[in-house]
Amino acid sequence: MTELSLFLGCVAPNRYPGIEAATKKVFSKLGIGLADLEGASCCPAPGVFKSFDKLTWLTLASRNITLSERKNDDILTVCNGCFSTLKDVNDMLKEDPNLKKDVNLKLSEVGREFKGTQDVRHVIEYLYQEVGTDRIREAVTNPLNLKVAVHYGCHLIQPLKESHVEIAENPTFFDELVEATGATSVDYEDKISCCGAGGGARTAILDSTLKMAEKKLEHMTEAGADCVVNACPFCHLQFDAGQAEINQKFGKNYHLPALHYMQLLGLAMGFSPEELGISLNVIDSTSFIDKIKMITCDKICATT
Ligand code: 9S8
Ligand code: 9S8
Ligand code: COM
Repeated sequence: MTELSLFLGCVAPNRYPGIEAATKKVFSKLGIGLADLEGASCCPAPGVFKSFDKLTWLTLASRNITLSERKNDDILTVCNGCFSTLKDVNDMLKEDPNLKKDVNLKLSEVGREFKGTQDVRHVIEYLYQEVGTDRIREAVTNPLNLKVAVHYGCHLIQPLKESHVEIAENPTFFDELVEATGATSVDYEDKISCCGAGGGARTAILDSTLKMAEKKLEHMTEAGADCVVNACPFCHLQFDAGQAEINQKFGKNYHLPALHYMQLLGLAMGFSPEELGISLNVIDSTSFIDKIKMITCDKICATT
């Protein structure tokens, strides 16, 4: 059986544990083995470490990659930022023997060596390219009659430009995966733009980043979306905790639930909102959860 090592990063385990729970449930339903990556640290975050000190960024990331090399597993990330760092570092070190030498000199201080034997995958592109929308559709037991605003996030597309130009140029792959759950992906203005949070901006200039997120929320709401679906715990945080901050700071009343794609697919596979940690969001999702339960009930009522 294929096995992948799950790289969690920092935000999911610390703020949104439902993303991990959902990922494990979905993968077990798909029959794909997922192992924990023991000893992993922060990836480290591309928009922060990489801008300050490149060798530190390369060294810390390559140490994480060596953990998967030792197990002969490819890495699976559920976060755009982690994907950006780990995929870029993996590719850079595979291609540049001098860089690899510099990094391995550092890694030797902790008894490790980067070999370049494994790949780094993001859950969205992995499901799209390796599993395929047909197999996802077959695994769906509760088709979701929902309108979804898809948020790709910057670092899902950027790293793919090197190796998968065809899916990165004019991306529809995430929308196709969302529609495989039975949902409709609605079009909205600025769909491909940033949520505002990345690159340390959320910490440094919170209000400006919230203004960016608010614009997106406004356009998603205008498009009639029932929820915003992301592929990145940091975007998730911006659309959930950030949405509550927008309401409080700017006197607004947005109430658009944020779901990681793993949680959306989990719902479509029949897992409950509670099992997927959807109620752990800051933004109250009671009416969304009621709607999901109604969809589920319709299905049960129709078949009995
Ligand atoms: S790890 Fe530390 S801060 Fe974070 S979640 Fe995703 S990016 Fe990598
Ligand atoms: S968008 Fe722009 S930089 Fe990023 S991927 Fe996640 S956080 Fe939201
Ligand atoms: C965003 C990661 S997902 S970072 O803040 O740009 O490093």
